[in-house]
Amino acid sequence: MPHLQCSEEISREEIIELAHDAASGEIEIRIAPAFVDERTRERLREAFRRGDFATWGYDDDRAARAADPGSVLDDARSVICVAFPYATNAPARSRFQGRVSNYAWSSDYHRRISCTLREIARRIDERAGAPVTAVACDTKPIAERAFAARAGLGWIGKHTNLISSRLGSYVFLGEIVTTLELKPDVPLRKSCGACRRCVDACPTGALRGDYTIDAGRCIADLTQRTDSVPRELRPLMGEWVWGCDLCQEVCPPTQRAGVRGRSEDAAMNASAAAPDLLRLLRLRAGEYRRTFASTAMGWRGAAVLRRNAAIALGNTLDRAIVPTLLEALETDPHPMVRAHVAWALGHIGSPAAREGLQRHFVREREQSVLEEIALALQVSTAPKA
Ligand code: B12
Repeated sequence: MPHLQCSEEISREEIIELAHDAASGEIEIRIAPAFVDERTRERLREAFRRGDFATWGYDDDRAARAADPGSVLDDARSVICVAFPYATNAPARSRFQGRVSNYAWSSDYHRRISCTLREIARRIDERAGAPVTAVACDTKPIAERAFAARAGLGWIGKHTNLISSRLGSYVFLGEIVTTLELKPDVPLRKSCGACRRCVDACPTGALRGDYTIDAGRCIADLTQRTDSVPRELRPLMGEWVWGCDLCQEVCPPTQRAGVRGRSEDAAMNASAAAPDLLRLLRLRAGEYRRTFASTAMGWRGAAVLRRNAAIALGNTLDRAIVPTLLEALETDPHPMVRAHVAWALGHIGSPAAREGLQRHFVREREQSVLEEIALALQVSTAPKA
């Protein structure tokens, strides 16, 4: 059915009230027009030109589609922008437990938020007497932060996330794009001023300090890529196995906002927020599906998590883990995982690790793994600075 423009007027106040009624938890809502100004368009183009999102394989016209809600709904006139807070308390972590970003601790947010957005949209359509909406959350090409900032939901911080004055930056963004012409809100006139805490906290130097990011260096990106993690960045990833919150943990307005997520957003169990790295290193497809299919970690496959566990275990520098890593080097079916396990062993660099690497070298058939073993042996025998 074609989307119609509503003949009867619906006020923004009515939409906001209806949205609050439809949502189960705390939310913030503001309205943006369905276009962005030339300066924002230029920011988007610049980001693509610099190659900030090179690892995402976005095609050339992604910048244009990012600025155009018409890519979500024909004849779009307004974007109803919604922020959903999700910060919950971190469970305690002990030895050999990895770190997962707060956004991935509970069930997959795409589903929960899309469900709420669809319910709001359904009520708007009902009120309008015609289909006038389409929803977006994360997976559509529109630049969600740019529209949320235009709507005045918050400002884009130096960590490049949208910061709400009240809710901080631990908020998911979602949109209801509509053909209704709604009165837009005004953008906030705020910035991070002289604060550089996030920039200084980022171990990989992904944040440039000018409100832009080199996404290919961001730990969140590194944990999600499906190929090899650049060697020089591995030691900087600490124990993160999915996403990273370092830049937001130190963000003053985010700290002030505190824990705002719903109890349903809390970690389903301690292992969701701080998974056992040994178990993760041995994760196979069946257990992966059972444990992660319903979470935001459920789309890159088990081998990516085993690779991340190998890096995290290497970064513990704990020699007690060497036998487990050697077992993975012998038995893991995926060359990418074996290559990162070899790196981890070289990084730990104990005599047992070197001996195991040498032993495996003569059995390994995969060139990429042989190269990693050779490098690991070089690194582990080189005198430590
Ligand atoms: C690709 C992607 C990533 C990539 C790249 C991130 C990045 N900073 O661009 C990676 C994997 C690194 C990533 C990481 C994370 N992501 Co992400 N990600 C996306 C995704 C799917 C697409 C982003 C995109 O198209 N970028 C292309 C650029 C060109 O567009 P843009 O995003 O709007 O950014 C530009 C404009 O906002 C512009 N801009 C426009 N107007 C203005 C005005 C001013 C004054 C300024 C300074 C800038 C500015 O600045 C940017 C260009 O440099 C979005 C969902 C979506 N569809 O938007 C989620 C999204 C941005 N991610 C989100 C989240 C939660 C995260 C993580 C926190 C998850 C985690 N903990 O691991 C981290 C945060 C890391 C970080 N410091 O940014 C949320 C952000 C929520 C928020 N509060 O802002 C989004 C919106 C998903 C959602 N629906 O909630 N993500």
